[in-house]
Amino acid sequence: MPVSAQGDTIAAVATAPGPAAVAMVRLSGPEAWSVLAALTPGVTPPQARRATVMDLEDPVSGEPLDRALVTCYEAPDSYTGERVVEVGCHGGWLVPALVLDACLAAGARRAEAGEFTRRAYLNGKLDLVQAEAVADLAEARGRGLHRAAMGQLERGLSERVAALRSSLVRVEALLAHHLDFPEEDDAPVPLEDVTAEAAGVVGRLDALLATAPEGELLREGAVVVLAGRPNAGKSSLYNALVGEERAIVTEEPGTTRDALEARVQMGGFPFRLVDTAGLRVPEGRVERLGVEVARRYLARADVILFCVEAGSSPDAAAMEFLDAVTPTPVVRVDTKADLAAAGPHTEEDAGYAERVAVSVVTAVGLETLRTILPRLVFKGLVGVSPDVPVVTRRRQARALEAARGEVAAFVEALRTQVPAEVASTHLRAAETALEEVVGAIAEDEVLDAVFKEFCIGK
Ligand SMILES: Nc1nc2c(ncn2[C@@H]2O[C@H](COP(=O)(O)OP(=O)(O)O)[C@@H](O)[C@H]2O)c(=O)[nH]1
Ligand SMILES: [Mg+2]
Repeated sequence: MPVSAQGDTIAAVATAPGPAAVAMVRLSGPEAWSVLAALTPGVTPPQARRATVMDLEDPVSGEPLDRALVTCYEAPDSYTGERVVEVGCHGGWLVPALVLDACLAAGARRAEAGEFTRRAYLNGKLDLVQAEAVADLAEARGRGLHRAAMGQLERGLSERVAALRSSLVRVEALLAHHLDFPEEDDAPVPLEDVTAEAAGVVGRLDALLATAPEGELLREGAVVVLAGRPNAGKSSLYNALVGEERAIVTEEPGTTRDALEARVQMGGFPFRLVDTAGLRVPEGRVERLGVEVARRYLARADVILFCVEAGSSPDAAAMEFLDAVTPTPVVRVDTKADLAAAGPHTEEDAGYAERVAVSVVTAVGLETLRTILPRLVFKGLVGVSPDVPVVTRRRQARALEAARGEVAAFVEALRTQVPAEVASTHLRAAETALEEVVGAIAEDEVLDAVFKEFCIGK
């Protein structure tokens, strides 16, 4: 049976503060039920897992606090694996805080960020990938991250990692079998079979790692930078895509001097849209700063919307700069399409990933952009079935990369006739790295780093 990870009893408000119909105060630890008893003197404790309406009072003053819906859980059948009490109280600024204070006065300790989930992990309720998925779910603003996190929560990634680990164990067994018959010409397992099996694992690790860059962008949001001459229509397009009037739109060139950033979802994928000052040769000091900011943003862009007024041609300086930022994909946007005479593009499409005519007046092209951008940035993840595991964190990717490196080193060692016993140390190192992915082995610092990202009460 899982044991309590820390021993003491923690409490926190598990819901966000502020006006709301309901909120939840959570308790976990051996004293969770006695803490509840201190807030409900003289009342029989509710049966486990049966939501029960209870009047709560301040354990010190006896003042009534709230009428709440309380659910108790017995260890180990709870989220954390410990005794748990969930108090569904009225929401708002005050009530949840008062209920929490009462729990603290009754002997609970204020929980640290992610401490409930950390206990769940330590008690074997979740592995580390699932714990990270819990945090991703709370952060998700679009279906992309939601799907990846749900897949991880349902052990999609964990099972894939477990399967890879079994394959490595099988490689080890094949190798042992091969080594058992060193004298015979016809060993029962030829060395090539061992190598082929290991190379297969490298390939499967590569496939998993291929999801990592896009998986991380799912959490961070892909940076889309609007670039182009002042007055090209960047701020107008920014506003149209953001859906609110945030950037200043004027007829006077050079008015957006700083960069504005907004989070938007397109096709269920998260983007950080950045409006900049534009790329012409600056006239004043302030504008020069703006152009500098634009260049800095361009350097970190995942995709660039290069805006050029339809009918005019892009200026040479901007083109030169865009050449320098390759391999970032550049979408050529012909703005103000409503003003331009219809007709085919005249100049060359100089290496643009896509080209779209847009008007914020008629809304033409906006939907196309919203389809193109997810495809350009989240290529592999668009239309991917939810049961393909996605690596969403640096931590996961680093451990998988370490495993890949070790298996590749094993293959190479066999190829260069390093004694098999020596080569096989790489296999064990790879297995260890895979165990780190799901947190079967985890140092305290690793756990601290994972759980400090959580909010209190999770
Ligand atoms: N007719 C028309 N005018 C536009 C369109 N987009 C922008 N404009 C106008 O072009 C001018 C410059 O736009 P703005 O977004 O400030 O350009 P920026 O300097 O690149 O940010 C403003 O007067 C806008 O109203 C469009 O799609 N159609
Ligand atoms: Mg502007």
